[in-house]
Amino acid sequence: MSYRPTPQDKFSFGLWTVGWQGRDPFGDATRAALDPAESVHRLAELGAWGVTFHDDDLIPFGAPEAERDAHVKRFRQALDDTGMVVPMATTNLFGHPVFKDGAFTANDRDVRRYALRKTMRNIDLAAELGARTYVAWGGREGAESGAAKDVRVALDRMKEAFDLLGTYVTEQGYDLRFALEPKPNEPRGDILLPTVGHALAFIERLERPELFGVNPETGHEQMAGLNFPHGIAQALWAGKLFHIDLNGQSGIKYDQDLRFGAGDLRAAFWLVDLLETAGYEGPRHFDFKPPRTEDFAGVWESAAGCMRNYLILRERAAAFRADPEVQEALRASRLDDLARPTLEPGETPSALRADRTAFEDFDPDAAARRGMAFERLDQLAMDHLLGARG
Ligand SMILES: [Mn+2]
Repeated sequence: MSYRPTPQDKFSFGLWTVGWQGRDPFGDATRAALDPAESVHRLAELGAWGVTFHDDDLIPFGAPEAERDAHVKRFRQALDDTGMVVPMATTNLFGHPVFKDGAFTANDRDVRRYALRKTMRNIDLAAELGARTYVAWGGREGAESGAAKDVRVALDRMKEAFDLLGTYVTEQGYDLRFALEPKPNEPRGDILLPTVGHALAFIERLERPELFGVNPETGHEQMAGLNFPHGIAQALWAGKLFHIDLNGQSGIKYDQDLRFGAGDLRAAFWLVDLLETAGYEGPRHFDFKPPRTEDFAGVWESAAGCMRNYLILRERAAAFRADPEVQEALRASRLDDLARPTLEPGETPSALRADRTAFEDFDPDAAARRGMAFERLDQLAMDHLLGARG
């Protein structure tokens, strides 16, 4: 098995991932800036299918109109030369100091209006380049102290912003849906919409909920100690997994943005198993940062590793599902029984109350003695993950 990625795998990368220069809160850049056109060419050579961007990744903040057009033209040429697509775009509403207190929920109204205009402008470019998903990560939408942000009022402003943007894409006739990206903290002390669950609940309060889904990121959920595959499963269950950011994270600490597969390998295995069996057809998008120890050879090694690890895990997960012993172990663990509705078709509360086998004649002690056989099932998964079974 060569694990050679092809465009059918739908692997995509943000320009800001391979383009990260390694600046962190304690140290300066360790790498030079990368030309977006070069990133497109290199990623295409590695077998990627798409590339994504924040407005400021492509066009330096505040660039005059003529310069803006030249950057877009150059990028478009690289796309045409390589056949790479732009499945998603997003707005940088966190880098410039004007967004130090947030964008859509900044206390300053003029900052909020500016943030909306900056977003609408990049939505036009996203639609022009054929993007179908517009990601919104509100990294600065939050606070470090209690009285500084009235969270209920801030959520009103957040709703106002997304309702306006939903109206905008509808009026423009853009075939574009929004994917909200949760994160619990960093760079703000606490960020609004901290988890997949918070974002899913928020979406239901919007005027056009059908236009909004989520873009969960591996490390963002794992920073909070949450089970990422479980969050993804709930997003899929709600029909809201519009996009996904894959990377690696080792437990509850700062946002590591490791390459996909590094960090919690077992969670990565279950995630790939889920995406590949649940019918998710969207991009497999990597949002990672090549560590600042790396030169450019290490950057491309790291990008290739994201795709290679996904393909290895996809193969291992498929082998797990196809193994007859696994299928037997799944039955022994009664997954088929879980799939059976708890009630008979049309069964009413009074019919359930009349069923003596459900209560009066049920023997809870006998039921409690049944083993669930989960350890056998999980060891089979470990054997497959570790390559110890065919
Ligand atoms: Mn992300």
